[in-house]
Amino acid sequence: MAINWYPGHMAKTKREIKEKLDLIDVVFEIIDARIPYSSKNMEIDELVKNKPRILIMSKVDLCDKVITDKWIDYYKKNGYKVVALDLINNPNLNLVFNETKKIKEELDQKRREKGLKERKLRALILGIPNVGKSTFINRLVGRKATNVGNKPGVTKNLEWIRINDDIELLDTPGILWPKLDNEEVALNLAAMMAIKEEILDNEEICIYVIKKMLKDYHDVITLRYNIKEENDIVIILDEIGKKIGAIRGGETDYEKVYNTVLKDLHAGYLGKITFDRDLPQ
Ligand SMILES: Nc1nc2c(ncn2[C@@H]2O[C@H](COP(=O)(O)OP(=O)(O)O)[C@@H](O)[C@H]2O)c(=O)[nH]1
Ligand SMILES: [Mg+2]
Repeated sequence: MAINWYPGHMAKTKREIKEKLDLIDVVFEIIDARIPYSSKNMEIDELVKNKPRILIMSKVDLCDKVITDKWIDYYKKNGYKVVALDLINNPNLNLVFNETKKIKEELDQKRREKGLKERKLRALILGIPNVGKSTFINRLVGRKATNVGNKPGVTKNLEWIRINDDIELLDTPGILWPKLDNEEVALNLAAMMAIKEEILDNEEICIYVIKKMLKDYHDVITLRYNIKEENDIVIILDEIGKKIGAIRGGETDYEKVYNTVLKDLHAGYLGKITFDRDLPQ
């Protein structure tokens, strides 16, 4: 499997994130609720160390809540503060602010003990591509927020945005590298568009999605595309082609089948799904 994260690139990304982290009191780590394992970069633990962290699960509107709730429990049991959000239709930011309030109180306490003045929490958003970092920033910032600008000496050239009386946010998120060591994880990431199609092609991703759906969400996919066949993937692709009108001159336009299935998946037309199912042992 081709991997686009060369060691040099990864080392540079790590260094940049470490530099940002030095200025930060709290990290919002964003993962995709449909792939709560695959979209989580485990090396973040080593980067963030003991800094307070809130795990934001985005796209809950698209996930299979029964399965994702197991992951939420799992992460909570492992010491995470978890907030699940639909950033598009119902971004309930109070869930986030309830957590940051507690963290701010602890920070204030520590600062008072040291004879320092209280100050706003400085926050950074971290996550692999396409998990909703920019959307989350936009939600937090809203329209009321004003840019507090550079603070010479403390923050170099970084821009801070005022969120409320408690928090200010670094305006650019830290982009973590996705993990590609495991083929299923890479396919999950590709299915949810967290890694580009240059790494895995549409055919491979689409066939993975169809097989996965037939296994875990059987009736949703068979009903949507009128699939009768259970095993032969070529027959299944032909059936889908027929259903979506992707037959030309008696031949299935497979490229169109791949694109349509993946578009339907992303739009939520294949139902609410979670592709990571088994919790780590
Ligand atoms: N349905 C849904 N889509 C979301 C949610 N959060 C982000 N998105 C979509 O996911 C895509 C990637 O979001 P973006 O903020 O650009 O991700 P980034 O690469 O991490 O900055 C965009 O099309 C967003 O509209 C969510 O909670 N629900
Ligand atoms: Mg972005």
